[in-house]
Amino acid sequence: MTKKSPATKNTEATARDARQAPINAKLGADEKIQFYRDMVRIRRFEERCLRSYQQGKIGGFLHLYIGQESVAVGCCSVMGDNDHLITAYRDHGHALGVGMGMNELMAENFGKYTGCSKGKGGSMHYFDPSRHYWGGHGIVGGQVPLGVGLAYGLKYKGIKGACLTFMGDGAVNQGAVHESYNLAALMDLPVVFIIENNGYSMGTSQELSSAGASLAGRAEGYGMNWAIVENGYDVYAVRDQVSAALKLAHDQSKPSVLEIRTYRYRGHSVADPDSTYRDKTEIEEYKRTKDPIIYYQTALLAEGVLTEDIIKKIDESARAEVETSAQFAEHSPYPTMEDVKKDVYWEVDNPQDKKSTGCLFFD
Ligand SMILES: Cc1ncc(C[n+]2csc(CCOP(=O)(O)OP(=O)(O)O)c2C)c(N)n1
Ligand SMILES: [Mg+2]
Repeated sequence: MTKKSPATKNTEATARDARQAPINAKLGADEKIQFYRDMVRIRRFEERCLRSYQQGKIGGFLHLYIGQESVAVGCCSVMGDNDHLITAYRDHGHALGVGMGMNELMAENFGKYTGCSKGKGGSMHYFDPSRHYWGGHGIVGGQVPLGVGLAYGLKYKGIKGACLTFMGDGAVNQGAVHESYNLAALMDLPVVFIIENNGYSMGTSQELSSAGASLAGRAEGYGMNWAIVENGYDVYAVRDQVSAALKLAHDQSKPSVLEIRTYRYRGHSVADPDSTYRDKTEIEEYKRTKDPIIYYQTALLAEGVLTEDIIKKIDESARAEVETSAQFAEHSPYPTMEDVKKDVYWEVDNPQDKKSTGCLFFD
């Protein structure tokens, strides 16, 4: 699926058993089960979103994260109090990962006022600054300079935090991404660029869209540290590498690029076909051998942390939670015409303080 990466400084790290890495070795059973629960919640949420879309309850685009759960859960689980996160439009997993509630997310998908963006953003534009979650962005690569800005803000204010800045494998060729790399390296900004390499950018495979031997290796040109997480389906491996990158950002204010290999099961968005550009057997093979939830479930059963009974209870509770969120969304009101105009331009919300003389869309 992906080109062979060159021998790099990361090979040693990816080869070692991530479960033994210090960040994972210290985990208690409850925390391990929590990561499992978090992944199951994302999967069930996504499945329910698909159903609601098919029922005509959700309009616009819907980009499902099914198959990539270990990435969001692994990354969010190592974030500290001063860390921030920004991502693209495939943003549901990260939102649940930082602790946003299913009700406000499902309601947002339904375009309802009780949604996290008051029904005006939809699936691609989740936001919750109180959880340091800065979206949810639809312009491919557009969030990357914003992530650098967040990191700059942290450094400027003397806060020991970092910004996890996510992008897809298709975004790496955007000019703004390279401008961001340059600035982050030049100014030693605490940012971790995370490439979620799910193998495809819409219907184009990663091999067909990117030149060079390695996506993350492009960091070399900017003198940045980088690594590849080959087994992005393993939540332990994700935690291991992301925590190392965060440490570099926290302790030395150094940026880095992490490429996490993963896979998406569904079409680019639910309106797109799943498999006209890839063989169905490729999807089935990944599901069979590398499904993040099954992989982790098997590991935790072997560790004696999970039992069949706990697995069943977690699944039932996740299903009930998503069902409640769909009912909540269904029974919530739409924004009014007045609501629609709010929170768009500061000047519109604060006419008494308006200083600019330009013409606004709503004028
Ligand atoms: C600047 C820009 N160009 C093109 C598009 C259309 N577009 C939307 S998603 C996408 C593919 C991006 O793929 P990737 O970065 O791999 O993310 P993934 O969908 O796999 O999560 C494209 C080309 C866009 N939204 N913005
Ligand atoms: Mg992709």
